[in-house]
Amino acid sequence: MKLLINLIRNLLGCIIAAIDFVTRGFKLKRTAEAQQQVATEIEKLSLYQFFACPFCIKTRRAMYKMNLPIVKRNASQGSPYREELLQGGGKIQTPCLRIEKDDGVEWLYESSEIISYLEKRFV
Ligand SMILES: N[C@@H](CCC(=O)N[C@@H](CS)C(=O)NCC(=O)O)C(=O)O
Repeated sequence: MKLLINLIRNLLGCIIAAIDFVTRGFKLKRTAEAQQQVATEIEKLSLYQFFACPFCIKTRRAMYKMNLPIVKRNASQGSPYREELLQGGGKIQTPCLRIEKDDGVEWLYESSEIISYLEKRFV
């Protein structure tokens, strides 16, 4: 039964991901210098996610629109990034943004929090 529910969830997630792909629209345009600055800053960020998770799709969509090609880490079963997420952030919940700071690492959960953080910092 659990397997069937997971299968349906993943199938729905893939459909949402496909709809997102065809409807996501345009990326924010920056000057080459500004985009280079963004590229440097996002080296310290990574998004722990599942491909078919609707909250991850929402977050990836916002990242796409903000033109933030942040590294994505697949945290599904069997991936080493899953253990990293658990050890670093304290729980398996995606999306989670890993933020490297001068004084340590922050693990930011909640899609809305992640999107607000990125909007404040990059838009
Ligand atoms: N309120 C959270 C919900 C996130 C959430 O429920 N994520 C699910 C995946 S869609 C999750 O990580 N579940 C834990 C698991 O599958 O092990 C958000 O907006 O980010």
